Amino acid sequence: MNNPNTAKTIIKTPAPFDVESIRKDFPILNEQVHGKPLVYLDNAATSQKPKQVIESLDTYYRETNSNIHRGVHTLSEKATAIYEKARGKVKDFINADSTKEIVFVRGATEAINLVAQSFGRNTLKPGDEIIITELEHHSNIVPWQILSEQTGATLRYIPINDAGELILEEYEKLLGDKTRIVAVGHISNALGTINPIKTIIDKAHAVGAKVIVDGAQAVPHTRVDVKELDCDFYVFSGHKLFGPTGIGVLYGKEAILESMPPYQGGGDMIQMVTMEKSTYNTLPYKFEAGTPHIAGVIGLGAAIDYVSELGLEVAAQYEIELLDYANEQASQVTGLNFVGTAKNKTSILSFTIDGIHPHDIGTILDGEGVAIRAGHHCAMPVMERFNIPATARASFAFYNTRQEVDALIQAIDKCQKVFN
Ligand code: C6P
Repeated sequence: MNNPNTAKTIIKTPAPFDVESIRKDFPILNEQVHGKPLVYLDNAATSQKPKQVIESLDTYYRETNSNIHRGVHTLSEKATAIYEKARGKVKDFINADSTKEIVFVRGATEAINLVAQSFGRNTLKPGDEIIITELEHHSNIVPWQILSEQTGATLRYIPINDAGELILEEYEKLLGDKTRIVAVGHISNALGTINPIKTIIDKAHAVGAKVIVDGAQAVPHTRVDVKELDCDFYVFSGHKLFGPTGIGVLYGKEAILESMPPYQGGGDMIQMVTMEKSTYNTLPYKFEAGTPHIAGVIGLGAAIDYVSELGLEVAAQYEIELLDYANEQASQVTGLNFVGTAKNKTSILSFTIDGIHPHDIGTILDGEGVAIRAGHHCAMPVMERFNIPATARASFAFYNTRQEVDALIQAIDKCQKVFN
């Protein structure tokens, strides 16, 4: 990774990318919708699963299903071993220092709430400041609003320009000796903007603030190196990374996680419980109360194996070319307005069409077998910034093709005919 701020610079490896053979790994891509071949362009909401992931879940439930960290019997030991092996895969995938820094959670949302409540609630006081951005998903807004109400801290927003890029000069003005936490998305789900997070992290550290990066939209599209970024926390969801739903990751620097109290109490997160008090388990188990999503972790491990073998850099380069093609085709559609035109962006084409509500676009496209998302994308402040209620959003993955982009454009054409 040369410059962590620019995904485009890290994904130059020219290699043949055989999309047709990759598509064979994803059984759902053979489905028909309303009698038409499925064109799945809603990957930012959740991505499809390769058979390697599906089979890992099937095998786990058929052959190894058992609770972990508890049993002395063979199955339990086997399940524990695969579960912990997957933690090692996550550690290597994001280049963390230790498996103690990898906490399994339900998803990016739970990870952010964990940090807000365990780290934020115990360190913030009235007058302290939290900086987030106008680009954030609600998961990276609401937990900080709740925390502000609880602690008396003030929430500040880095504004965005008309292209949907963060205005860094404004960020610098917001930073100061009251800044305690900076929470920023790596890639915007609504617009696809790739934020200069390395710069944001360095500037936050210069004033002594801690930084949490919401990587939900980044891990499927770019190589993440938490050591190089030097972020304090990094979070993501398995289901956007071609893994199962209900599983996600909180990365935190060991010393910071060590200093934080448990988020939830229950089984497995304790060392000893008496009727008077409890002592807590070591990292990362202190933050994993109750029976975890064992199958989910195993499936996430299989997803990481899959993308690692595929080569995320090569896949990301292919996706950028596909987005360029989609932009080119969409720019020829009369009445189509791009929302989010950042110089550094990936995999997302957000748009409106004059005179047609995005929900109607979504419904008519669905009739053509084309799955996109229409709405505010859980990023209402972004919609407010552009003064629109919603956009239509096509979001791409490495298994999408130029033919599918053509199908999208034809479906948009049909939509315009219906409304005219
Ligand atoms: N965005 C989308 O269609 P969960 O739900 O916890 O897996 O992920 C939440 C989340 C957090 N941050 C970003 C940047 C996201 O994009 C998402 C999920 C989906 O854009 C569903 S709303």
